[in-house]
Amino acid sequence: MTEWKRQEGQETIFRTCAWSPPGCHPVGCGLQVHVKDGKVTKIEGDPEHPITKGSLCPRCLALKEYIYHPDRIIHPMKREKQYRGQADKWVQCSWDEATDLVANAANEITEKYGAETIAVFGGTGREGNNWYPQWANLVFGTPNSVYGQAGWSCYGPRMTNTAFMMGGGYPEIDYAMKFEDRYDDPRFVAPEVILLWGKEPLRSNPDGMYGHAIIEMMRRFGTKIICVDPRVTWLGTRAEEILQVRPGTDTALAMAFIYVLAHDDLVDHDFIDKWTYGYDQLVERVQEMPPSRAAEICGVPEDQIWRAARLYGNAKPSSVAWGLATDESTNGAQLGMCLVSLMTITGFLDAPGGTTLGMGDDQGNVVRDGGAIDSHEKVEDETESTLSLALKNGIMSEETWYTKRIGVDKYPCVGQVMWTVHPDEFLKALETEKPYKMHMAGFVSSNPVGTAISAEPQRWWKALKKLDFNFACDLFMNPTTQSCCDVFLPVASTIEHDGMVVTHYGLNSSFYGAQNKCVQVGECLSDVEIMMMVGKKTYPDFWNRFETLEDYNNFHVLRSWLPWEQLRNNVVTMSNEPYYKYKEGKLRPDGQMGFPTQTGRVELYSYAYARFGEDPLPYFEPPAYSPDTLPELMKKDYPFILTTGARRQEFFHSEHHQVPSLRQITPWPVLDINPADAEKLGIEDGDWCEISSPYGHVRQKANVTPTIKPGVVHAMHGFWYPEEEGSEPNLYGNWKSNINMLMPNSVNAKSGFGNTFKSMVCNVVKADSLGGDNEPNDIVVEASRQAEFEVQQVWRPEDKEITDADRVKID
Ligand SMILES: Nc1nc2c(c(=O)[nH]1)N[C@H]1C(S)=C(S)[C@@H](COP(=O)(O)OP(=O)(O)OC[C@H]3O[C@@H](n4cnc5c(=O)[nH]c(N)nc54)[C@H](O)[C@@H]3O)O[C@H]1N2
Ligand SMILES: Nc1nc2c(c(=O)[nH]1)N[C@H]1C(S)=C(S)[C@@H](COP(=O)(O)OP(=O)(O)OC[C@H]3O[C@@H](n4cnc5c(=O)[nH]c(N)nc54)[C@H](O)[C@@H]3O)O[C@H]1N2
Ligand code: SF4
Ligand SMILES: [Mo]
Repeated sequence: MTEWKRQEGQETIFRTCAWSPPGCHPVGCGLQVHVKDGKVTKIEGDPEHPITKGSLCPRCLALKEYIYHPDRIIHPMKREKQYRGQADKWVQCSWDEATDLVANAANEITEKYGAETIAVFGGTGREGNNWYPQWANLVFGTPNSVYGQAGWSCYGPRMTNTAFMMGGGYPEIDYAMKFEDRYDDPRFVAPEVILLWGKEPLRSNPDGMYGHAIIEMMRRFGTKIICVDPRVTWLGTRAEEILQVRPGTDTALAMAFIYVLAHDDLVDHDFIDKWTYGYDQLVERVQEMPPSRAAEICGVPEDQIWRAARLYGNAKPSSVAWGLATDESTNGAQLGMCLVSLMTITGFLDAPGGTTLGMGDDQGNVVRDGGAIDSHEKVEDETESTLSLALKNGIMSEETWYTKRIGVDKYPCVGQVMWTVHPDEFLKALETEKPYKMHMAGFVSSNPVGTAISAEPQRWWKALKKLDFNFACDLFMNPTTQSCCDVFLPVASTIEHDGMVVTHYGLNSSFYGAQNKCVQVGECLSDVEIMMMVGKKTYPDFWNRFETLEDYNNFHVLRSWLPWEQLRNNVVTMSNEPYYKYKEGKLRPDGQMGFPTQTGRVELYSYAYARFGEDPLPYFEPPAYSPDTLPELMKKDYPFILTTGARRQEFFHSEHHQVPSLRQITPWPVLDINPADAEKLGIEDGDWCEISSPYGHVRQKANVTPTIKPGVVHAMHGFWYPEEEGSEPNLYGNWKSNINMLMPNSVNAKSGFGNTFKSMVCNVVKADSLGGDNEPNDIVVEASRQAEFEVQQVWRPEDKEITDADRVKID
């Protein structure tokens, strides 16, 4: 292995693993960063990285343009509150002054109103996402960390199904990602069939599922693909079957898949008997969804459902990858239940070439941390989670945690698995000042006024502007910092700070990688350094234990297992987790065989859901907005089904739109529309279109393409115009093409999960231009209007006690 840092002539070459900023999930791709005179000269892939082997996507290749971009904020900035929304009123200040302003505001607000009136916002799985609960719980002593996506509809349903049905971890397709020798490791067997459900890993590489590995396995082993997707993707064109499902109806299709497996007896009875609970009830439930019925609901031919399910059921081994389409729909939690069942009943869970599980350190021992803390039961274990540290060190009281976290009383299911507020309830709390008035917010890797995380972004804009004090840790000005913030703390990129990266946050770790600092840009500091600086001014007794970043990295990394210096020298260390962990007591904290659920089995019939008043078995319900739920509205005004946000390699949500070599790939936001639909509307490729829903209207350019199902349109998310005027009301053209202007808040299911990002209704008409008035859309939607569309639930829980007969028994 080449050293992490070496000299070649006048250049120093660093080996490092990338995470964020700029945004990416913890994929940890290997970089070689060439540095001369303290500046990056070139970035290339690291051929010695066991997973990525030298390949990179365009975002890391453009890193040099990103870090040295002239618009990047590289010094701390402040602005008087009265000038919020005015781009020319920012003034440079020192780190000491900037962090004083933040800490003093927090200390004063805590004193006057209570720490719970401070909120810290995070976004998706960037590195900053590690820290926003720490900022909340440990820097400010507030329980209110906010992941602002309506219905917690990214990973919420998937994490909950994983936690409730399997007891934790995160299932991922097996691509030999845990072994040094990868595909050559004798333990590995390639999946014969991969079922890709609403996921496009070639573009998204979500959470460390390195998408390109699927192509490697297709080439080397002839692995076959089944795609369930309303769009024909690149992988779709190479798949055995592509089921072009009507957005949001997936649960019906997945129930029909289970129906076919049971009907043809393509399941592993031995595994089911020993390791699962509730198979018979599940089979009974799916009798309501034979392929003939699912075909009608989903718009997929009946014979294709039989064929695809049989292809999956006959494969040995088979693997399932579930994507964001599981979360961003109002029936998504139930889809997740079906997909966990599909991963399980074939017997290939945690088996070679199946769907892997992971929990723990390099020995496969259980490591527990972070979010999975019960909001209603006292925290008694000694694990050093953020929350237990906050409680132990007297930074936050138990009473504050158990009574002040907003929205989890209404949605305890969300509070159980996620360590945050319930996002929709939190927006209502900001607006109504009930149950109490909020006073301050910090944005640590989040841009809720912008174009990604928030539905009804103008409600967030209005609500956040009201607060007494706001700050952000970010890299560029954006609609949130420009409209709401008083202090801007400039963050160092992934190649400007030391840290670590682990796929799936350690919940299914392929490897641990070091992020090694290669250069310094301006005065930028890492998220952790900034957090430490403010922490020393709010809760010094706790934070003064860390002198340097290395102290903190050791504190953090050690909990994961490897001392920082060793990790840095290794650059990458494979997790080497074994298969069949459930047979060896490696999944349960008590060391017993089985899964860490109440029954010790994978609960196909979920006691945990029942406990929270949900149906313990999957059921189909049409999307909150669909031809079935809103027939009159639909027929008259909103004839299209809208899905949004399929990932593109050149952008990460709202990020990278400033970077010339990336923006030139997609200079304008595009709306995919089928040629038959475009023709009826008189729309040609490249025409501007106005897209509207009951909530708002925006413009994107038509991409007329047969790859989208007729009657369905797909809009890009995240699009803004950072080159435009930043002051209000334009806010960099934030309202012009922001598809989330069309999305409602608060349509989630009873469990509190789901939204319409991937299944909404809309109208499309041809427009003359992007629209030049720069006027924001009217704020038309009142909070009260939500009630109209609350999803109806028909089911009531059985109050069933678990008996010994239900618990796992191994002979
Ligand atoms: N380059 C890049 N990578 C990213 C991100 C990014 O912004 N840019 N974002 C990251 C984040 S936060 C996430 S959560 C992941 C998400 O990554 P993925 O889980 O891969 O999700 P998407 O790309 O949003 O959508 C996957 C597929 O679902 C299809 N789809 C749309 N509606 C439906 C539906 O109703 N049913 C079904 N079955 N399929 C549907 C889309 O056409 C698309 O091909 O990506 C992460 N990676
Ligand atoms: N219509 C539609 N909308 C969607 C989606 C969709 O499919 N359709 N997908 C949704 C999903 S799944 C998600 S997760 C959300 C994501 O939404 P967010 O995660 O909120 O994404 P951004 O709006 O890009 O805001 C992130 C901010 O963090 C900054 N940043 C990047 N890395 C770091 C870091 O390490 N530290 C700090 N301090 N800051 C950093 C960036 O500069 C940016 O300003 O979007 C959602 N929005
Ligand atoms: S997926 Fe792309 S942006 Fe993310 S770390 Fe890998 S190369 Fe970089
Ligand atoms: Mo996400």
